[in-house]
Amino acid sequence: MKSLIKIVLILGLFIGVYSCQQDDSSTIAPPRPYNEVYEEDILKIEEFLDTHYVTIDGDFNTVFTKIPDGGSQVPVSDMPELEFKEVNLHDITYKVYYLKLREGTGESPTRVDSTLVAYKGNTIFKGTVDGNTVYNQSVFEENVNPIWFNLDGVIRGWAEIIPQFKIGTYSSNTDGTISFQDFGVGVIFIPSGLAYFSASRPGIIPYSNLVFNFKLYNLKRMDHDRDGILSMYEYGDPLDVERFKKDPIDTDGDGRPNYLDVDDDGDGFLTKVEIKKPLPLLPGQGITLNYPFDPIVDNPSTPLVDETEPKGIPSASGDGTTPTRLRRHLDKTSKPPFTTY
Ligand SMILES: [Ca+2]
Ligand SMILES: [Ca+2]
Ligand SMILES: [Ca+2]
Ligand SMILES: [Ca+2]
Repeated sequence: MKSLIKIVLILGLFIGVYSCQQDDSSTIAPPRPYNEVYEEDILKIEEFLDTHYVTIDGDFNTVFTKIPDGGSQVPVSDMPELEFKEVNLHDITYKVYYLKLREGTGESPTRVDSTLVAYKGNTIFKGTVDGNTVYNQSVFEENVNPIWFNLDGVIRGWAEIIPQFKIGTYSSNTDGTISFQDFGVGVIFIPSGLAYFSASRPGIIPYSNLVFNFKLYNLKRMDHDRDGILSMYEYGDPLDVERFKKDPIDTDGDGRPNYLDVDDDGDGFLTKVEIKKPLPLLPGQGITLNYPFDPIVDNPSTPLVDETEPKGIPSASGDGTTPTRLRRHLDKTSKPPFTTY
């Protein structure tokens, strides 16, 4: 009897699983191929750029309007501020157009930094009215007040284009508020494959191309794994200007890229210990001398650095200046410079 109940239960389970799968396949369509969608997306985006002009107010807010028949307005596609970046993903070379309305004067964020931005996001979708092609625009999200975003946690199109801009300067006002000047301002036109693709989000239907007007006010360099080395230096070879186009480096091959790995060479010693140096009179009391480092020039804020000190994180043999040296936290045969910690 017991075994009969078991069989019935197991059978019920199988039927349950089977019917779930049936339900799933009948209600959720599989995503469309990326390349097929991109071919349509890029045509829509380029047609939009060809048929619309932009008006920009004193605060760099933008409005895109269809050029009327016979209109003399300059289409976006003819504006000298229009640039594009190619992004390789999904075996496709995506073209991401952006308007560089103002580049900014300060530093640029990398793909692993945090950014303070204000923005307005629009979807553009193509339709037909009285036999004529029209593009509707619809605001799905707006943050007039600046908000912090980690660029490694946002849609890919955003993470690729924001680093093409720079922050500006800022000053504190007597009422406690902060004023920003000369910051980067732009508009990005993102194909759906570098946005939410087949997923629907509030105000965004699947396969929507997105347009963002943004202002890049400020940035914060991130140290995701808190090992004392900024993520921008751990993402790839710091000497490689193309590093953010590649996959991040994983020195010990444990599946955690260096910028998320507290023991980068997998030798059992934490990176934050390996980049420290003991004070001569206090063995075991390491201080973080060798950070922040720059691959070429040592950071002047590093304490205790003078002409006799190594610059940046040294190799196991103490070489602190050769740009291509193997730094000791990436050399699994080297030990931290002190044994007690
Ligand atoms: Ca780090
Ligand atoms: Ca690793
Ligand atoms: Ca690390
Ligand atoms: Ca280590």
